[in-house]
Amino acid sequence: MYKQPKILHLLLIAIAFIFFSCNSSQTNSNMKEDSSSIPGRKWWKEAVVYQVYPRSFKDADGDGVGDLKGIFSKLDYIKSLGVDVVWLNPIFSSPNADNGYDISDYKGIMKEFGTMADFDALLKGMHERGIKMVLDLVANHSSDQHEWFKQSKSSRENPYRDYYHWWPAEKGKPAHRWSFFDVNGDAWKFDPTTNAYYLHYFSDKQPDLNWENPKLRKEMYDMMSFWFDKGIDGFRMDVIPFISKDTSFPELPKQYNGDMVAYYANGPHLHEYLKEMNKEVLSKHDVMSVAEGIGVNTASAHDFVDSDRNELNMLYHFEGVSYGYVPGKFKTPVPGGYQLVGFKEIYSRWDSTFAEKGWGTIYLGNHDQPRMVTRWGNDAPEWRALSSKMLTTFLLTMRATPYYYFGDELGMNNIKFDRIEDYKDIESINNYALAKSRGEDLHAFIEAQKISARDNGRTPFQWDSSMNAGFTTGTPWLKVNPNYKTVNVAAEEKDPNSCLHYFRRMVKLRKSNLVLVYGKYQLLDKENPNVYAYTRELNGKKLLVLLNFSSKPASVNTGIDISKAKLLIYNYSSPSTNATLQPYEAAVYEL
Ligand code: ISL
Repeated sequence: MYKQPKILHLLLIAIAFIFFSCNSSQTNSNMKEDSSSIPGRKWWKEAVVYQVYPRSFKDADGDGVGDLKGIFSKLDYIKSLGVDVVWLNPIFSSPNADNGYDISDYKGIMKEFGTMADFDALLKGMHERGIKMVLDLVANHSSDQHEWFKQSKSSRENPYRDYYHWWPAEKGKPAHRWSFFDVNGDAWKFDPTTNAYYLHYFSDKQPDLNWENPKLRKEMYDMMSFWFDKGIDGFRMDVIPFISKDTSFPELPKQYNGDMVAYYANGPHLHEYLKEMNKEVLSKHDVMSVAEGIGVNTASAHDFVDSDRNELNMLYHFEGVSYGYVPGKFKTPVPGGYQLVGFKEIYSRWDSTFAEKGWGTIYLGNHDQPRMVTRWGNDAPEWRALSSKMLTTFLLTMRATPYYYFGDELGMNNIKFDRIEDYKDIESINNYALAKSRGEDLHAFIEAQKISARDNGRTPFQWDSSMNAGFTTGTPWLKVNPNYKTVNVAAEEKDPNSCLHYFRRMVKLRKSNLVLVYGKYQLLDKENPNVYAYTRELNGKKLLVLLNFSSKPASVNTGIDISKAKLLIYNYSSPSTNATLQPYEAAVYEL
């Protein structure tokens, strides 16, 4: 009675062992083949990053603001997407002049978002599900409510004085520095307490930290280590190219030709500090780092990300998302839109930049951008879902780490406010005030904002068709897009053709085809004004990606016969069988 089950037990273990070793050897041999033939494999190159804007994801306590407990309650949803990394916008203590990009305590949690215990639970919950967590490092500036700034401002002799940039007023007005968010566009603010000006590239509530001071740099590295010791998996680094400054604050050098952003991104000791940060902190952990590559171009990008420089892993450039705006005018779309040929040129050039060295990123939306479907697809009801899936196909088939913005998996689109009063974003509000004081056309300003404003990408996530899209039981901090009745997770879960299911399939496709991560990229039919076509090729495996960016049927000439190709994914119920693509059609073939 006793022995038989024991024998059975052993037998079962033996069978399981044989089964497991056969299978694992198969997987291992595949892995071996892949890794031996692909140099420089890294988890962060193969990852799909999903960006969560905590303020707008899920509100657990009914105050109208998303929070950490809310994110925790939706971890299984995030897991179901198949993504590897979650990047959270700033969750640190902040008076919220710029939604957390004004930090008053780098080691504290924003009250509205919860407590450190909530954070620890969230991190654990992610790790238990095999998801990595990346936090936002806002190192160029702090809040004016940070204790360092309060001290710094109190007297010229205060030990924290040199944590920020001050210009004594007896020397006259400092040379002009332009500010992103200032109502007068002026980055110097006069403070009577010590008769001096302080520098703020963003709003006057975001004074710039002085990285030329070694004490400040040490504080920053200690703070980063504090979060790494907690177990986080990386940092996205806010405006990191701006940290180093020529503290003599000269007139803008002529070579920059009025381009303040390029000047800001080329500080004298920038790379010295990034190397130091790498040595002191990043190199000690298996983590990823990604710069917000503002002011960085294809020529300077390698200085940030090449592995032999020991600085950062990746950066995201602004060339793509800025394309189609009137140069020199605040986020104003060019009438008639952009040209696809120019769009293809930008993304192809960035691909070739990293073809041999370094590694790229790709994104079409984030918390500083409007919704991708409105800006790069078509949010008219008949095209919203189709064009959104087409853009998702683009993002997940390029040679670069994709940064996918929450809500884009549902095909969420711009809310397009008619009135400035509906905006909550300091950028829109202060630039409106600036336009007003300059006597500019305010109607035109509002019309442009309907396409480009950041709040379009910040409206609450749409969970279901209940009140406030299931985001909150309170009053949402920013209006919910009225289309939530039909565009929401619950409805899309039920529809096998939804954007949501399409995103999951695309993530799976990328994760199961290393050719989509590392394969060589080749642009085809370059001058085609409507279709973006390219191949990806690795170790004898070749995929063809066809994307119609227009609302009309469009022909494509790739010179490739697809009659025998295997169709891997497409966004219509049946794909085109000839050389004409249907409006916003996307298809990926294995050749
Ligand atoms: O999109 C922008 C430039 O075209 C700006 O909205 C943005 O301010 C800039 O990209 C810098 O962004 C980062 O720093 C800001 C913060 O408001 C943004 O949210 C952040 O991503 C200041 O910390």
